[in-house]
Amino acid sequence: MKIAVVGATGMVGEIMLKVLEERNFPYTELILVASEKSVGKIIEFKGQKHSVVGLQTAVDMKADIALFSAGGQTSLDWAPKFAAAGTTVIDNSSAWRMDPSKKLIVPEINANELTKEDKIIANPNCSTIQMVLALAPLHKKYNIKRVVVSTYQSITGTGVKAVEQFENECAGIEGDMVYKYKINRNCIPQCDSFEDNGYTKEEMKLVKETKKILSDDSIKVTATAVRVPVVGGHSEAVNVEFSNDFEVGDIRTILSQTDGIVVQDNLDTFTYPMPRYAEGKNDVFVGRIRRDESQENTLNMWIVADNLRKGAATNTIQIAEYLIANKLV
Ligand code: 11C
Repeated sequence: MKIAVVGATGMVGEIMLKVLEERNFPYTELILVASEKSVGKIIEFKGQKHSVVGLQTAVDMKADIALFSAGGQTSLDWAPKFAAAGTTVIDNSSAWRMDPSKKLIVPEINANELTKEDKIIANPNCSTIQMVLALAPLHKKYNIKRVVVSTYQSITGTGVKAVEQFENECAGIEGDMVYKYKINRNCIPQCDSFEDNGYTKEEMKLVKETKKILSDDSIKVTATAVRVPVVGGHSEAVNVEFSNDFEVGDIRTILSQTDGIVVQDNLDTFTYPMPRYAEGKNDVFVGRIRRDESQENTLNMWIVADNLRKGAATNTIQIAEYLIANKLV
């Protein structure tokens, strides 16, 4: 199994390498790919030195699977070339997610949709992945009518330059600004750019991707996405209205039996999910599970995950593992 990591020198690419190593991912050859300016750079992986190659070289090397995290435009330009060379691309950008001919996969939910014919597979947005992982089993049992989500998103979602802005601010250094405002000691109610309807792209990803992954356009979703001065992961306050009533204890049981979810919900011990503790972990953490007392059949919960792990690298690698285990590559 030849594996290419496209965007190997980026923030998500680096976590991909870490996750591949931790999970002892089965490969015979690892091809590390980046833009021209990084070609020739040496990256050590599992004690071996790898020289970074460019995109065309990587296409010609005909990997079985390419894990892409190199931005939307690179993906639009290059994923089809890899696919034409017989490589199955799992793409972490937003380029292909809403393309009706491409599948949008969270393995615990819908990996069973994948076939050998899927040559470009989309990995959802980080804030969507952690939310739908908790919504999927509840939708099955109680049928979701409407979701209201507010996010508190890590600056790592914006990228390395945002982390630098934050660190410079903390150190009192004047540096480049990635955000329109200071992020330290602040909350910025804007993740990504605005669309014509007044929502940000990030907010609309939560709306559209949720419907696609859960294969149900009838679910109503509305979102407010906020950037906060945090690095460990994204947090989400999620309000869910079901068609059917539920017992809160049953919700806890269902979630704690769901692959990839850890319930952290004990008020006596002040146990609830927080990004400081989700950082570096592959799971999605759910807590503060409680009935919304203002209307019937409605639940509140708090969902936290490391956006670079389950929100990006881990989910992508889980898709690759599924393809291999089911002989789809
Ligand atoms: C953020 N969710 O936190 C974004 C980062 O569509 O893959 C990932 C953007 C994407 O700003």
